[in-house]
Amino acid sequence: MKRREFLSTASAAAAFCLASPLLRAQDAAPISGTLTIDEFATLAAIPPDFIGLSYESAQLANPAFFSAENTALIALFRELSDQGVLRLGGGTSEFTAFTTEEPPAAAPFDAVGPDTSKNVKSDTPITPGSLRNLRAFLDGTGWRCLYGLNLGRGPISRAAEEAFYAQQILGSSLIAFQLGNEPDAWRNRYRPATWSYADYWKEWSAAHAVIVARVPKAKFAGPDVSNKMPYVTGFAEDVKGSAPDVVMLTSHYYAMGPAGAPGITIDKLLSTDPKLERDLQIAITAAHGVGLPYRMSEGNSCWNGGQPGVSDTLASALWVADMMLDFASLGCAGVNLHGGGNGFYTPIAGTLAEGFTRRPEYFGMEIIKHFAGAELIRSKLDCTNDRVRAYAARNAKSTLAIVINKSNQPAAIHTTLRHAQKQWLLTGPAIDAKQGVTLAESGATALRKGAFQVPAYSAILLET
Ligand code: BDP
Repeated sequence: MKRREFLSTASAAAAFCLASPLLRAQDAAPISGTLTIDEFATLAAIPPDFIGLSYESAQLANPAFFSAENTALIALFRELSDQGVLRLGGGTSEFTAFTTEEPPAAAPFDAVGPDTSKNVKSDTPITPGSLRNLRAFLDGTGWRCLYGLNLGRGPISRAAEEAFYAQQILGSSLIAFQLGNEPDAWRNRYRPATWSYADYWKEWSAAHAVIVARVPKAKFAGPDVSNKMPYVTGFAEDVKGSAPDVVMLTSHYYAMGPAGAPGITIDKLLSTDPKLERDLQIAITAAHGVGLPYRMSEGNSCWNGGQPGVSDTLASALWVADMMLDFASLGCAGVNLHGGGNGFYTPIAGTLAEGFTRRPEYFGMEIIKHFAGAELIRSKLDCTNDRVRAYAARNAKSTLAIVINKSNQPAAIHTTLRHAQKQWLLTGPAIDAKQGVTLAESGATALRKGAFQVPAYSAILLET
């Protein structure tokens, strides 16, 4: 399937966008586009558990965080999806230390933000108590989890013990274990400079054997790499014959990074990233070639914790909505946005002590939740600005059409859609606004005689 078949973007306007990318919306001339939807051309099924979040494994060292008592966080997860996927892993998963000894005192921290790979780490204890609380949290949300074990620093015997307890306690809430976080980035870190995929596969299969000996029913996902696609293709080939308990292929996606580097801007985030389609095609072809789903298990706008003024603004909301549907249209089975604590890119911010709030990115995910469980259908948007993007889908009851206007121009869209019962508008006071980003549903639809207007820097979802 070619994305271009249904996502049409004209190239000429790109130059205009780049010349004055953040021109104030009210100063920009309107543009028009035509959205043609072919209700009978199914492109890809979006699984019901497409929506996901990713948290650092270190968060489990505070057993109160993912627990039935954290009703505020449970409600925020449920609002995003009633059957999403929580992935636990990240850089701190190489520093966890499972123990059956429950800690005598409260955890030394409340909430953990994204690992910036540069700061303090210690052996964070995970206990059966945290796993029981995690199970209750998952039961409260309806979500299941991908569980990261420490392969980077080991020992694997301890990870096997952790897997034993996790399997027993999490039960059907556990999708699979992942062994190690971003093993393609272990060179000169947890492994010598000569570290290669072949070394990884050797270690992975040895670790896999140890875990299966302790937990015969264990299921696995991987390789959970940062960005080196040969690890994904190699892993797909290698697990094919030897590890039928691998149920999913995974890798990460950060649109930009590191935070703080020159050129990490809103403009860049809103531009097309050629590596997205290139790498994703490789990963999905590899996964589907061996009959496995592919999931983007961890990602966000900008690694190294996110870029303030970019990762926490309306721009990140529009970016995430477009990115998630782009992934879905290429055949990805789910997307997990990394976050936690008060990290700049986290979709949900806060701590147990402060309470939790929705960041702009949350609303970008929330508008997409309507696509979970639906089938993407072919649509074609003819528009002279390639920052105006469109997708359409069909579920049991209705047709969905979304136009994500990442441009500074209001877009007048003419469509083959003849009626809509409902609409949602994702918008905010300015593209760099951190506050005041909203997602509002209204019965009254913007669709009038097959035309509707999408304000600059906003998204409109129509449902028939
Ligand atoms: C990824 C790590 C994750 C970090 C993220 C970042 O897996 O733990 O939080 O980078 O740097 O590589 O933001």
